[in-house]
Amino acid sequence: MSNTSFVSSDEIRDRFSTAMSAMYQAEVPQYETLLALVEEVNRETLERDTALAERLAAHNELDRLNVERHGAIRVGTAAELAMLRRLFAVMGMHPVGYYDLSEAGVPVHSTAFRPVDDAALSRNPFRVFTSLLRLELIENPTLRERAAAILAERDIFTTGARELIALSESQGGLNDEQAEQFVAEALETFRWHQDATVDMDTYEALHAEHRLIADVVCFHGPHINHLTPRTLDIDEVQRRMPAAGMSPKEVIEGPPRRQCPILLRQTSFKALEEATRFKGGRQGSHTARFGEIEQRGVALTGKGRALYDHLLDASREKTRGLASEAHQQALAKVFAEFPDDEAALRREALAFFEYRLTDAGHAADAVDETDLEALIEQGLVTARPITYEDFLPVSAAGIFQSNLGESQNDAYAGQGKREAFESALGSAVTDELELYAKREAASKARVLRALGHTIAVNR
Ligand code: OOG
Ligand code: NI
Repeated sequence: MSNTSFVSSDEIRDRFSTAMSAMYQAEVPQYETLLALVEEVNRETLERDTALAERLAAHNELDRLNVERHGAIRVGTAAELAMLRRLFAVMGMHPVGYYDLSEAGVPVHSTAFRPVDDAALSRNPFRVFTSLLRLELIENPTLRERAAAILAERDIFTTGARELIALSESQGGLNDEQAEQFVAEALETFRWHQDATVDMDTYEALHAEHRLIADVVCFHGPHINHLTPRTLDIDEVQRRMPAAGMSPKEVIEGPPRRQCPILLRQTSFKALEEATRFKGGRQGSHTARFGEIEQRGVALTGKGRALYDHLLDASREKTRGLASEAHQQALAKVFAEFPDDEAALRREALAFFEYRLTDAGHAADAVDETDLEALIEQGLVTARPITYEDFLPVSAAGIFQSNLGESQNDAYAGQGKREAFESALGSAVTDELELYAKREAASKARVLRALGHTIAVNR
C-alpha cells in the first residue's frame, strides 16, 4: 500500500479528540455547559482585545483555540501504559515530561502524550495527562497483592484497537476507513463503565488506602476523568461559573494573573457522582469525573522555571487560607519579582520566544547586526512568546486533590522514579525544555540566515 492513501496522524488525532469530546459531553452534561461558557468568554476577550486577536490570528493560533483541550487518565500496569504509548503514537502523540506526584502525596507518576512539532501543535494540540499507579507505595502487602491480581485480569483495549495499532505500525499508517475504525475502537478504552470489577468491600478497602487506588483498580478501564478547554481569560470564566451551575475550587492553580501570562493557570470543579454497580449486586457511587479549565501562557526557560518555583514556594505561607481575589492579590505581590513585560522576559532569558522577520526585515539587504534585540529595535525582527504546551506538577497535585477530597499521604514524598516510569512506558520521555529551546534556536538561526549571516547559531 502506498503512503498516499494514509490519513495523517494529525487528522486521526483531530478526529479522535472530536469524538472524545462528544462522548464526554454525553457522559458529563456539565462539560457541555463549560464549553459554551469558555467559548463565550473567549469570543468576548477577542472582541475586547484586538491586539491579542491579531496576534493569535497571525500565528495560526485562533483556529486551534476552539478545538484545544486536554484530558487525563490513570492506568494500573506497565503493560497498559506501554500499549497506550503505541495507541497515542498512531495519533502523533508522544510522551513529553515526567511528573512525580508522590511529592504531593498522590501515589502516581505521569507523563503527557502530546504532539511535538509546530505544524502538529497548530493543527490540534490535544494532550492526555497519563498517570501510572505506583502499587509499590501501598503499604499493606495483602492489599497490594490483591490490587495487582485484579489489574492483571483486565484488558483495557478492544481486540480491534490492538489490531489496528499493530497494523498502523507495520504498514506505517492507516487509510481513511481504518482510521475511522481506530477512532471508534480507541475511544472504548476511555469510556465510563458503570459496573465495577470488584465487590463493594474490596472497593472500600482500596478506597480507604487512597481514593485514587480504588479509581484505578476497580473498573474495567481508565475512564477519561476530565476534558479541559483552553480559555483566554480564566478569571472571568471562574467568575461566571456559579451562575452557570458549576462551583469551582476556591483558588486558581499556578501563577497569578499578569500582563504577560506565563506557564499555565487552572481551576477545576467536581462534576459528577456516578452510580456504580459492584460485583455481588450492591449499588454505590464513585466520584471520578470532574471539570477543569486552563489558560496558557509563555513557556519558561530553566532559569525562568527556577524563579517560578521559588516564588510559588515563597507564596505558600502568604497565601495560606486565602481564597479568590485575596489569594490572587497575595500571589501577585510575591510574583511582582517576576518581570512582566516581554522585552525583559527575553533579555533576562526567562521565557522562550520565536523570532521572525518583519516585512521590513524581508525587504532588507544583508545586515551586519547579529544581536536580536537590536534587530527588534530596528524593526526588522519580531518575537512572539512560545506557548507552554505542558503541565505543572504542583498544579496537577492541586487538581488531583480537589477531586479526590483531601486524601494524601506524605509518606509518598520524595520517591520519584523516572527510570522505572520509562521502563514501564517502554521508551524515554522527551524533555519539554529541550523542545522549546530547539524551537527558539531554530527560529533565531532562520532569521539570521535570512538576513545574510552564515554563522550557525547555537542549536
Ligand atoms: C490528572 C490531574 C492533572 C492537570 O491538568 O494538571 C491534570 C488526574 O487527576 O488524573 O490533569
Ligand atoms: Ni487537567
